[in-house]
Amino acid sequence: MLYGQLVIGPPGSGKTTYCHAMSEFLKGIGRRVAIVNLDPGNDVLPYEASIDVSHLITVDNVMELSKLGPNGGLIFCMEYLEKKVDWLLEELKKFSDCYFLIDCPGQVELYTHHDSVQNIVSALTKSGFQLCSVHLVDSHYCCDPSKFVAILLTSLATMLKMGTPHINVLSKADLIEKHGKLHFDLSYYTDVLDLQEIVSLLSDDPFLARYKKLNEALMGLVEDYSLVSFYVLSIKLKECMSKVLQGADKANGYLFGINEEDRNIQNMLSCAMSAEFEDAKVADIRERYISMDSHVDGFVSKGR
Ligand SMILES: Nc1nc2c(ncn2[C@@H]2O[C@H](COP(=O)(O)OP(=O)(O)OP(=O)(O)O)[C@@H](O)[C@H]2O)c(=O)[nH]1
Ligand SMILES: [Mg+2]
Repeated sequence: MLYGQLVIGPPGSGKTTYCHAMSEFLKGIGRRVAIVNLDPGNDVLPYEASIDVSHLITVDNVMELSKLGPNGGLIFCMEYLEKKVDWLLEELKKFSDCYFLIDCPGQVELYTHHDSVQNIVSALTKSGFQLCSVHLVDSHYCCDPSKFVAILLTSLATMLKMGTPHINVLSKADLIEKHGKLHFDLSYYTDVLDLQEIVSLLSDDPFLARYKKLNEALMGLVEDYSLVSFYVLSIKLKECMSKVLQGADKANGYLFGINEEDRNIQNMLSCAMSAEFEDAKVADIRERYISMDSHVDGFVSKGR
């Protein structure tokens, strides 16, 4: 079995940076890693890619030859890659002893309603790859209730469309309050348990109040599926990297698929990391990056 993470998410959410940071983290705990650049628009890479789609096709070339714009050019590239998926499979098999980090393009429609990425992943799955999607979204969207609603809906749509094991990640947590204060405790946003609070907050806005029923219905939908929750990540904090890795390893089955000796080593590492950073995920971010007076008085989230 070959294991890996498909790193997806909106433009600029930190996918390339995450792949680089996670590869360093994995090498630090002794895992062999191959980074795959699957973004034909990536011209400068901070990491050394083991496989690079730009050897097959680039957005710049497509734009020049086909007179398409950047979005159309990217869609063309992904459709081309879908047709040439055998090239990708051959390349991936050269790194069969590695754990894969696949850096994907940042165009939301690729993960919500276009088929190419989904079809490429299906082809890989059929060939024995166990991939989980690691869906990054900027954490500063939590500061604005209507933007948080938008990322909940995008995350749910992405999960349903991709159909892979999946974790959602609020990236750049060190910048979380850059665009305003959080209305609730951070665990409210990570656990996604009581969305009526968000509906009430939206209704405080005279313009949005008229959409109360629509917002209630949308949040009811997210709650009914009960699929969306988030890890928090700042690539600067190894405790965050560790938690995200543990989530991804469980999702793609890496933790259960390796031989017993390796599993014991991984378990020991995980235990050491968990003990050292127990409950560090949310608490640590809160202490480091969030001013405590920003939370709504008396609100207690039903944290996990
Ligand atoms: N402060 C901070 N900045 C980050 C973090 N992760 C990424 N960034 C910054 O966010 C910006 C965008 O990061 P990228 O890794 O290029 O994002 P991307 O999702 O690959 O972007 P596209 O490929 O264009 O969709 C860069 O300036 C990064 O340095 C983080 O955890 N903290
Ligand atoms: Mg990128």
